[in-house]
Amino acid sequence: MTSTVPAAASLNKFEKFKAEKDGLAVKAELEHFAKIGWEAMDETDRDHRLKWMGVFFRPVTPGKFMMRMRIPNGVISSSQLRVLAGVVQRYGEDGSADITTRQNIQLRGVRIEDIPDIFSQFERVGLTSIQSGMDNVRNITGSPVAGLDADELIDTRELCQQVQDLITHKGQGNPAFTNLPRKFNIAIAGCRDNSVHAEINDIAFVPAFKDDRLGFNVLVGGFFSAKRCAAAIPMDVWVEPSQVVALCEAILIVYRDHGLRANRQKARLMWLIDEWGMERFRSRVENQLGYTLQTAAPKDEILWDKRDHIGVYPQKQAGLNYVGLHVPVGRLQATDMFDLARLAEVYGSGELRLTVEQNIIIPNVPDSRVGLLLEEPLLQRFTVEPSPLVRSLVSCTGAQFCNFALIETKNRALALIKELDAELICPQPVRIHWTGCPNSCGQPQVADIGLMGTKTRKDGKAVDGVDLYMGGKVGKDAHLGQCVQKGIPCEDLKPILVSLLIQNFGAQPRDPQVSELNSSHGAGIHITVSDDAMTG
Ligand code: SRM
Ligand code: SF4
Repeated sequence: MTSTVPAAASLNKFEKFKAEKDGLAVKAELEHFAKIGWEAMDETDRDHRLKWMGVFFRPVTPGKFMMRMRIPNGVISSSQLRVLAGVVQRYGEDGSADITTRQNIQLRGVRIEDIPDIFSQFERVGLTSIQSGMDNVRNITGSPVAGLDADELIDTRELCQQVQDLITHKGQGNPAFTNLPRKFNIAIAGCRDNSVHAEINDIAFVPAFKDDRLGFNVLVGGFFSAKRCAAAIPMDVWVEPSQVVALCEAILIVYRDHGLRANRQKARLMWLIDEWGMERFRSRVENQLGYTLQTAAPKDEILWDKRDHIGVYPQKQAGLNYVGLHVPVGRLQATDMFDLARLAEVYGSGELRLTVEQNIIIPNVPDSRVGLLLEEPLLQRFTVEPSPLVRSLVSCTGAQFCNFALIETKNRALALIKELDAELICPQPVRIHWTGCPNSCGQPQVADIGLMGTKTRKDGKAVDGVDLYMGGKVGKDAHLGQCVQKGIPCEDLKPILVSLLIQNFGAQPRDPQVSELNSSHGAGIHITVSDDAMTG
C-alpha cells in the first residue's frame, strides 16, 4: 500500500505491533491458542491481535473473553441467535450477552479453548465476528425496520451486507482493511428518522432525492473519543444505492493510506479531513474511484423525529406487524436468547432485529398472533410498554467487564431508573444514556440526559461520579449535546435527576411530598439547557 505511515522509529505502540504482525494472522493460530491456554499466549496476540477475530481479552475477568459479533443491519435469524445462546449457556453464570449501541451482540464468559469450535458453529449458520475490534470497521448499522416500514425510502439490508462482505471478504477476513489508522464506523439510513445516528459515524449515508432519483447524501468524519467529539459533516456528495459499496471502499483506501497514524488520539477520519480540507479529501476519493462524484442533493429526507420501535406496529405487508421489545440496558441471558429465538419462530418468520437503543424487534407477526405473543412470559420482562422513563435507557458495558470504565454503569443505571420511575410520572420518554468513561460508547452526547462516568471528590474522598450532558437531539436536525455539569458524585445524582426531570421534561411526582424533598436536595445545582434538550 502507498501510505504515509511514519518511519518505524516514530510509530506508536499499536502501529509497531501491527507492522510486526498483522492482526488477522492470529486466525491461523486459534487451534494453537486453544491448546496452550490464555496464560501461555503471547501478550500482544492475546490482548490486542485477537480483537481482529472479534475476541476480546478482559483484564477485569482474565480467561473469560468477550466476543463481538458482526450483525449487519442488526438482522439475525432465530437459528443464529440459538447458536449464540448455546455459546453463552455453556459458561453458566459467567455467560451472558449484550445488545450493543451498534445494533450488534457481544458474548461473555468465552474460554479460549472453545474458540475453534465456536467459530465452526458460527460458520455453519453464516455468523462472523471477524474484524469487529481494534483498527477495523465496526458493525455496519442500518434502519432496523428495513423492508418492513411502510414509509421507508431505501431498504438498507443488502447494502449493509455488501459493505460487510467487502470489508471482511465475506467473513473470511480481508487484509486490505485490517490495518486502518484507527476504528471506523459506517451507517446506512434508508428511513426518514435517522434511526442509525448518522451524525456519529465516520461515513453515513442518508436518503436524498436528486432529480427525482432516490439515493444518498454522504456525511463523513463523525466520531466520539475521549479527546474530541465531532458530528459528521457533509461531503457534498450524492450517490446511487449501487455506488455505496464502491464509495466505502474508496474512502477506506484513502483513509488507510493517508490517515494520520502518529498519535492515536488524532487518527480518526475527521483529523485527516481537517488537515486536508473537504475539497482535497473529496478529490482524493474521486481519484481512487476513478470518476467524479455528483454533488449532494440540496436536502435529505430525514424529516422525522427518531423512533425507538418499541411497541406493536403494522408493517407495509398487509396483516403483518413488527413488535419491538424493551430489553433493559440490552443485557440478555442464554435462556432469554433461546426464548427470543422460539418466539420469533412461533409468532414471526424466524427473524429478529436489533436496534442501536439495545432493544429487539420481532418482525412478521400476523395480526391474529399479536395478542398471544404479548401474553408470553418473556414479554412481561421484555415489555412492549415500558414506562416513558425506563423506555429510553441506554448504557455501555461499564466496570463490570470493561477495564477503561471509571464507574459501574449498567446495574447502576437500572437501579436508579427504577427508583426514579417509582417516584415520578413522566409524560414522554426521556433518553438517558450512561457511559462509563470518556470513550462514549454509550453515546451520552446524543441523549436528552447523558451521564459520563468519572472520578470526583466528596468530603475529601475520591468517589464515583458523572459528568452531565444535555441537549443531544436525534432524528431530524440531529446535533450533539454538551457537558453542562462536571463531577457530580453518583450518590448525589438522584435528586439532581428528579429536579431536571420535573423542570425540563414535565415529570410529576407520584407522591408530591417525597419528591419535593428529593428535588430540593438537587436544587443547589442550576443547569441551563436549550429548548432542544426538552424534546424527550
Ligand atoms: Fe466502544 C472501546 C464497548 C460502541 C467509542 N468500546 C471499547 C472497548 C472495546 C474497550 C475495551 O477493550 O474494553 C469496549 C468493550 C467493553 C466490553 O467488554 O463490552 C467498548 N463500544 C462498546 C459497546 C459494547 C458499548 C455498548 O455497551 O453497547 C459498543 C459496541 C459496538 C459494536 O457493536 O461494535 C461500543 N464505542 C461505541 C461507540 C458508539 C457508536 O459506535 O455509535 C463509540 C463512539 C462512536 C465512535 O466510535 O466514534 C465508541 N469505544 C469507543 C472508543 C473511543 C474511540 C476513539 O476514537 O477514541 C474506544 C477506545 C478506543 O478505541 O481506543 C472504545
Ligand atoms: Fe468501556 Fe468506556 Fe466504552 Fe463504557 S464508554 S464500554 S466504560 S470504554
